[in-house]
Amino acid sequence: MRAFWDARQLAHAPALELHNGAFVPFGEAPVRAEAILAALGPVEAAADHGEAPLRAVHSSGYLAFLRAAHADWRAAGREGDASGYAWPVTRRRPLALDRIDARLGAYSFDASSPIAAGTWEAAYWSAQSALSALGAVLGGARAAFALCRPPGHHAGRDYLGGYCYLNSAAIAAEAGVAAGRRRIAILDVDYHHGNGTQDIFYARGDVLFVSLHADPVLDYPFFWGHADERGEGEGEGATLNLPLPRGADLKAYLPALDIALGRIAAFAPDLLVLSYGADTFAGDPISYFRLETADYAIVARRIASLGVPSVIVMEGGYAVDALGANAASFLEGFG
Ligand code: OKP
Ligand code: ZN
Repeated sequence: MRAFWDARQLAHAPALELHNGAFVPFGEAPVRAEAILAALGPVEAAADHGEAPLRAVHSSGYLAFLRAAHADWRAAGREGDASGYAWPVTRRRPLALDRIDARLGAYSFDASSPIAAGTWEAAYWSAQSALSALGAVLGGARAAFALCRPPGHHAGRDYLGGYCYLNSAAIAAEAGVAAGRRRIAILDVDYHHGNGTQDIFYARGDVLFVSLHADPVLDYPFFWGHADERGEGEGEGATLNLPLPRGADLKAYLPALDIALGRIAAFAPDLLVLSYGADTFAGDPISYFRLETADYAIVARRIASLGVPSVIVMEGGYAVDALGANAASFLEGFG
């Protein structure tokens, strides 16, 4: 399978994140991408599709904020990485966004997604990798892989969070629409709910969003991904959330996957965007599902059996020692 990547994606390297009450080394580290690259062998350089596809998904205010945030933080006399620490929970008045501190709160939903010097560049090229994989599929490939890092599925139209800054899967899906695909399905099989992707397409009837993930009653991101979130307006019924209990192994996973695939088949998409996270792995340090390396080939084969041209976008997966083998198993199973 053709795979796309740009070395500038390594430029995002925050030092620390707030994890369960302590500052710990940032978990979504560049070594994740290096592990996948080592397992895949040669990959193609992403092409630059420019900023227009990003603007089709994210607000101009958010993009301007993200691009300048680290420089603005340093210009305010701060050291280290930029991170929000005050969030506008009540919105009685237009937000006062003069200070970078205020913008960081207004454009984010958590405190585990710092902005480092290379964050914009890395997120930009992560999105370009997804657009390049889309280009391969639009050009006739049955499937293509984007080694996206940083991941994207927690980022919304105007917010970052969950290690995510630009929503590469959403950007690829929207670019698919712009290229003339009429019905697009997004299947998110990362351990965590893809709240950003869901939000971006929540009122859209032409983009189906289906997700298998840890029950948000029990796990991050908590406030999205519940089974009763089904879309709104023209998108009513075009969101399907399938939360699973902690400890879900392949046996528990496959029936939910079959429900997801049945819904996608009924939608009859002409393009599938797949958010693939390897944090459903039994050895993942921050997650609680029990999939094994060989299981990814089984899961991928079932998804591929839909027979829909597919853009596979890398999302999470934090067991670095197994990450290359897990991604390789998935891509091999996809065929
Ligand atoms: C990104 B992706 C736990 C904080 C949660 C963020 C997890 C983001 C996962 N103390 N940290 O979906 O793999
Ligand atoms: Zn995840």
